[in-house]
Amino acid sequence: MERTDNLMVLLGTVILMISLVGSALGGQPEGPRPPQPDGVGGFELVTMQQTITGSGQENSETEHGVEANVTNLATFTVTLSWQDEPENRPGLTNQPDTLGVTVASPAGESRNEMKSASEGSVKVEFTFPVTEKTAASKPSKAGMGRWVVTAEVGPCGDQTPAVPDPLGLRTVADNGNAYTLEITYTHFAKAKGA
Ligand SMILES: [Ca+2]
Ligand SMILES: [Ca+2]
Repeated sequence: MERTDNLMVLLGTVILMISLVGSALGGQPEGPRPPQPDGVGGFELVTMQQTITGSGQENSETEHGVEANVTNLATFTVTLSWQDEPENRPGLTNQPDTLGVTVASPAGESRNEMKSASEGSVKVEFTFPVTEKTAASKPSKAGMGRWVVTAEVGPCGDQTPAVPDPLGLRTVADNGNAYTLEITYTHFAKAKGA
């Protein structure tokens, strides 16, 4: 009898915990929200995402324009990832390629990340001091407009044999590489029903 009671208490606790976790993960319920006092709340973070695949010759750059025509921009993030080609034949090693990305904001601030790897990624991020509260009281135009994302393919290591190859007769040239750009930005927008 006592064992059953303990089991019921334990079961009740587990159910309570599951519902607590569920409501924490579930976020806002569907439907109209209660009215918010002026200047507080009523804004929610919206995420915009774009994926671009491309490829570049060794020592080349490719520009991609991204229009962020939104107010209250909170973050603008670009990740460039790549993987070197498989070797043409056994016995060769495809040496690492150097790739990078430069991101220029509409205000002209530019940031760059670059590295050398057989498989890798680099990330550039801009953040703005915007919150739900600042969005509601005074719209921010920081970061609004055209961003320029430049994918850069630098020196590409060739496919080299394990034995010395002074004349390069056994070496296979690596002339470039493919890449993927993940462009994500977040901004606060008026919540539906607010
Ligand atoms: Ca290579
Ligand atoms: Ca390559």
